[in-house]
Amino acid sequence: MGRKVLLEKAHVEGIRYYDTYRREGGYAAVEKAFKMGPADIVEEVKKSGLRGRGGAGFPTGMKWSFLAKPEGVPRYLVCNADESEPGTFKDRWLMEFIPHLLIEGLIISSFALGSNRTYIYIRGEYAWIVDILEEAIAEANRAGFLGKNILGSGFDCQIYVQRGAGAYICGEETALLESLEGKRGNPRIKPPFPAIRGLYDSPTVVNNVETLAAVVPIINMGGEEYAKIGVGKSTGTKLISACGNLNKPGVYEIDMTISVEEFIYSDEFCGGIPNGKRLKACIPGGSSVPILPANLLLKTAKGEQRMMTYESLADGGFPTGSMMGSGGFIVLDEDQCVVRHTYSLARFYRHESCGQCSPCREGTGWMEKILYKIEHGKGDMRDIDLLWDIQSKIEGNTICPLGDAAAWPVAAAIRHFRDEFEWHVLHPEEAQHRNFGLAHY
Ligand code: L3W
Ligand code: SF4
Repeated sequence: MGRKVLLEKAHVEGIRYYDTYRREGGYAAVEKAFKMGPADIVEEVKKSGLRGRGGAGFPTGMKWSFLAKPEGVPRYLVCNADESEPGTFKDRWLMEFIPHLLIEGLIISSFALGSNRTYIYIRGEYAWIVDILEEAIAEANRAGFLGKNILGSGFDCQIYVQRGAGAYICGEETALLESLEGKRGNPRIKPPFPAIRGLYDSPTVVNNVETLAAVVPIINMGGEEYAKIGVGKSTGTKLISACGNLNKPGVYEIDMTISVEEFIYSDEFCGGIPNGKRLKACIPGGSSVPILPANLLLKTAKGEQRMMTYESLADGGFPTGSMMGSGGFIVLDEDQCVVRHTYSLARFYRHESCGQCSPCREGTGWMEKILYKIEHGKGDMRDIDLLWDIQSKIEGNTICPLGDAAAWPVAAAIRHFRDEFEWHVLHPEEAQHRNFGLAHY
């Protein structure tokens, strides 16, 4: 079902502005949270079972409770709005249409964590959203929800928006912090995690936009009620950005009780595949997660219906499962070429690698070159094995998850579509001239 707790009011005319947002019940959660106090807010978030919505699905309440609290040292909350994962555009939608939901979530979370200076680090290309956020922050300041002594609580808080400069890697939390400090966005070795040593060496929580926005309904309805939405450890609702070969691509809020099949084919969501084409494959969680062929996408290896939950999408592990990831749901119909598609992703990761570790710096370049050869009818059978070998040497051997993210799509494509790679080798002429369209994402 498309139960809405985040986007319930997103279509109300004028909701982008404070007056309308407030009239529709906005900022009531801030008032409630300031009466509860920081410890109780953290407790409600724990009870809600909320998991990070940026890709890793780490329990938010647990991350918050890891935050070190040494005397005399500032603490920071940083909102990761550097949404750059191919296929992922849900945070953009939320910030563009209902920015005060994020600001409200940030105020509550800042209060809970003791952050007096809170940052939104936003993808540089989202320039127009920076203006929207700045205006929302100014409105919240004028209304007394930001600034000094908020609601007479003695708590001061200001929110600052910082634009990135076009690097995907700055969405990795430690690269983001480096960039925020004015340095090149190179990921740091973890541990120490940001909760212990983050921004300016101070304890820092980095959370995704959707995660922080979800704190508002959690406070409004209570953690236990929120946890009743969804199934098992997939509590609450999830924003999914659906794209590729779909009749109705877009951003959907789902309550994690629906099947993948229902999400693709029902009119409430994506409305099926255009022109009666067959479903070929799908990358369910943004470009970094393994691609699944249609049979494994709709049913797990155990023959059960695949559900839109963290657990079900990952069920079976690699190669038979995938991941919820960031919720970027990319659908490929029968006309799409997996080799070309994998080449396109490899090119992306090679371009975005920061170059710090050899397996990623060198491996992404090699994978791109070999995929180029195969896709353009210049490969041989040994290239497919070489590609497999290279990806297997990257995974688990790098500083940050970009290495894994570059390796997994290649591994999954070879595992599930090896015949297509071989076809390119065996039919070089046709492979060169075939005009497969790339899925639109
Ligand atoms: C304290 C510990 N904190 C873990 C924290 C950690 C982080 C969070 C998750 O990558 C993935 C990546 C992408 N003490 C802790 C601790 N934490 N142990 O928990 O950590 P981690 O390392 O599992 O993930 P990550 O580094 O945040 C995120 C994948 O998501 N992805 C999505 C990319 C999405 C975008 C976008 O556009 N939004 O880029 C898709 O799959 O590949 O694997 O905060 O500090 N002991
Ligand atoms: Fe940089 Fe790649 Fe190493 Fe990440 S894995 S630190 S992006 S070289």
